[in-house]
Amino acid sequence: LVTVTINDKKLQVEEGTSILEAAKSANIYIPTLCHMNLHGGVEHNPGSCRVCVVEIEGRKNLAPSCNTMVAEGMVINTNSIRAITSRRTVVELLLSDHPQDCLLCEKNMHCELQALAADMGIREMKYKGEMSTFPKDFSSASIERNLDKCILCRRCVTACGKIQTVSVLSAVNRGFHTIISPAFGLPMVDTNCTFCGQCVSVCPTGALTQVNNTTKVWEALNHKDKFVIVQTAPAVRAALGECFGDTSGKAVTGKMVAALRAMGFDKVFDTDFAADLTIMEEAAELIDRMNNGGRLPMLTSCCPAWINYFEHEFKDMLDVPSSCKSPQQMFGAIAKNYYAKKMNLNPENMVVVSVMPCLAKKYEASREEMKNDVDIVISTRELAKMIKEAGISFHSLPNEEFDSFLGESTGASVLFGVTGGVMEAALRTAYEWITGEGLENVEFSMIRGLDGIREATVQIKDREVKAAIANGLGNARILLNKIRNGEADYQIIEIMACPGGCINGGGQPYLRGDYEVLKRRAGALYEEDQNKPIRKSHENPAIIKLYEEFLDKPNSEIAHHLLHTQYFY
Ligand code: HC1
Ligand code: SF4
Repeated sequence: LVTVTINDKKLQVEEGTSILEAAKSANIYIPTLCHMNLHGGVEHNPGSCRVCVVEIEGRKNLAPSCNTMVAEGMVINTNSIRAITSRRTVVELLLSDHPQDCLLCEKNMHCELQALAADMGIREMKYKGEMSTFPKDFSSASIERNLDKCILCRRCVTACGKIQTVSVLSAVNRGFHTIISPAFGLPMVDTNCTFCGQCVSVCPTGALTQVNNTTKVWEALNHKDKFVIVQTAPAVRAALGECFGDTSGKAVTGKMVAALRAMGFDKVFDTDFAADLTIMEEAAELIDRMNNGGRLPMLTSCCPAWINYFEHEFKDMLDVPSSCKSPQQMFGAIAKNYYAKKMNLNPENMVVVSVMPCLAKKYEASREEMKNDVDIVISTRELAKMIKEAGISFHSLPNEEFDSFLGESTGASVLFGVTGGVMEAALRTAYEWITGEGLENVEFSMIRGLDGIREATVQIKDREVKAAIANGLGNARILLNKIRNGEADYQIIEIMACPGGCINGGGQPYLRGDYEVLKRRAGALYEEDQNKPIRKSHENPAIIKLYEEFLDKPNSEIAHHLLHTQYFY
């Protein structure tokens, strides 16, 4: 331990701690624009923005606190007049080369530069000069890039390169002309980008943002001939409340349903219904592969960023993922082909809207081979904006129930939103199908948790099922390389592109480096599972009826036609 004094407060901290972290441990917060602790302990502290400078007694120059380590006896002042003035100048210079259109910006009220300028009370543009202008990249269905707003913090470079190991983004050119860009300035859509949105989640400004589809949803809702239905992904309920000032860890399922109904949706349904359906198809596919010498391990296929990554980087293994479409797409297919028939609706007049925690879901819905399933995808953040825009007082809403029957679901399906949840749901069903016996304890606690890679051997009667789970694409790469090199004998692998799973999707409320929030969001989903009367997908009465009336059995011809897909490169 070393003893340091920060703002007249004496404290002891571990050697090797940065001044920024040491100050934080004493509840002294130093502003930063580039530094951020990223998931899994990956530190991003390039020391490039110079906002976090502090004064150290005996040193001539101010020091960036994010990458200056404490030393025995150091006396630090985080708010000396030199430090404050210098920090302010940095922000004023950044503003001098930043579009002044905060009111019109997708990140308005969520921009860290805007917040800092407000905290500093900056009221005039002190420096005026040349402004950089770059072409905007609106090429993808998921993410927009507006480099005029980039402050070169490089958080996106670290998120994409170190956490996701996709490495689409890097700094090119020099000096005033430096930009963060894909190689050769390619538009995002022509790169290996998976649209996971982890770069958007960490971007402090409006340089990387989601594609906003809220106007399209309002247009559909106001179209008199359209029957507009909505499905909500498992993870949305675990985070939406945070957009309305709730502390994290509280599911707001009932209020979310009430808000969607108040907005004017004709039916409010649940992606969880389709997650149960996915388990029926996926568990059947797994058992078939296990019994009939099929390709093992089988990889889950509900995460579109993961599928995108797989198609780009593991072209030699396209037979490994399950052929199941994701719950989002299965929902759309069932809505337009079964629900429509049952309710006497013309599918052409139906609009299927998805609320997802994910930006890659926007891209998934636009994929050529299944673009008829889902019409519009909005994120958790977009839904929150629409609820506010509609003047709905979220906290005054009653708790309402999803509509029948595409709104009926089990505890298994809500777990999809957290890493390991698809596996747990699949095991609950596979266990009962393989053994023909009831599963007493449905909680597979050995596969829970937020570690990047987890493995477990599950005893199913006389069979050992070896399971592995990866979350975050960098971790997925480690597992996939093991399979490719013949070093793994797993039967089933679950992969989610975002660290923690969908609870940390690119469309969720911003975490700003506080990964403890993920534990609380996960807890909210586990609680919802516990409180459900039915906790196994194959016991969902609406799903049983769907097979009786329409699909016959899992992996039937019609199920294959509507609910399965193929992968491309
Ligand atoms: Fe997900 Fe899924 S769990 S992919 O993370 O399989 O987005 O929540 O909707 O489709 O169900 C996301 C979440 C979501 C699908 C399901
Ligand atoms: Fe990288 Fe994901 Fe951002 Fe694409 S969306 S640039 S893969 S972090």
